[in-house]
Amino acid sequence: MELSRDQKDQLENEGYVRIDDVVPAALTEAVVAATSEFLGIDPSDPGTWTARESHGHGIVPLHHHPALWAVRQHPDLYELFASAIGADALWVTLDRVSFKTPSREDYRLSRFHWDADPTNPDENGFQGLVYLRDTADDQGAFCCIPGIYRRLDDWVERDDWRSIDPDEHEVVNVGGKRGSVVIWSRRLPHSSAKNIRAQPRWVQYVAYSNAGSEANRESLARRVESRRPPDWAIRQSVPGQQDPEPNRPLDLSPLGRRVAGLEPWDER
Ligand SMILES: O=C(O)CCC(=O)C(=O)O
Repeated sequence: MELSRDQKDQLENEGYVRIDDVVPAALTEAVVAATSEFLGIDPSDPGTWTARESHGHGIVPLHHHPALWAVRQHPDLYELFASAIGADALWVTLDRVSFKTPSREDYRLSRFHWDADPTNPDENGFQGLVYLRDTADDQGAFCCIPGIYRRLDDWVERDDWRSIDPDEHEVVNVGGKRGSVVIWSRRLPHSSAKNIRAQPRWVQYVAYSNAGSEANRESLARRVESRRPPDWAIRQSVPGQQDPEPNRPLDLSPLGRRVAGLEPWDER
């Protein structure tokens, strides 16, 4: 599955693109089940969701469950990123999931931000997420400000460029059907919207980037084998973060082993 010309243009011009019908329902529901088990909640019983923090993106610190790895090694997902990046030898991020419950009245929109340094001219990577269940635009969806992305070089000349007042910009909420994927440029300011629906938002974050040196591959492989979260996630210390996570068998395909750094790409 490749990005079409129009999808590539949208990604380049707006900083994001959504692709529908990428990840099959069996895989997305397995991640919902894994997340629910981890949180000790019942997805169909709102009474069990209440212990969750209502602000923020609903981050759940789960990185290495086999259900997450099944999504990461899904060929269509990998191929979409390969066509966005223009390379085949990629490693996958060890990112986590989100369960964003309906927002309380006093919900504060999390600040719009970049996860990379947008002033770095070499920053041309992508991030992404998979919607695990149907998500309306006003259901806590991913949201972004393409207007700033389009004039980023001018924007970062401002003294206060990191501070973005959403009321001064057109904010685009990007919901999606179950199994759809949103890919966005690391130069796009983004956040997640208020969830004014009765249902939570379920997401798995996932992205790929160019494979690096043999030393970096060995370090990635060790982290996967030992089921450790990435250092940036350990630093964030989201409540409930395990380090290491339980060592469940991952059942990786040849593609899964390569994107996990367990096999080098050049020995194909
Ligand atoms: O959860 C979302 O939709 C946005 C997440 C986010 O802000 C991030 O990945 O940095």
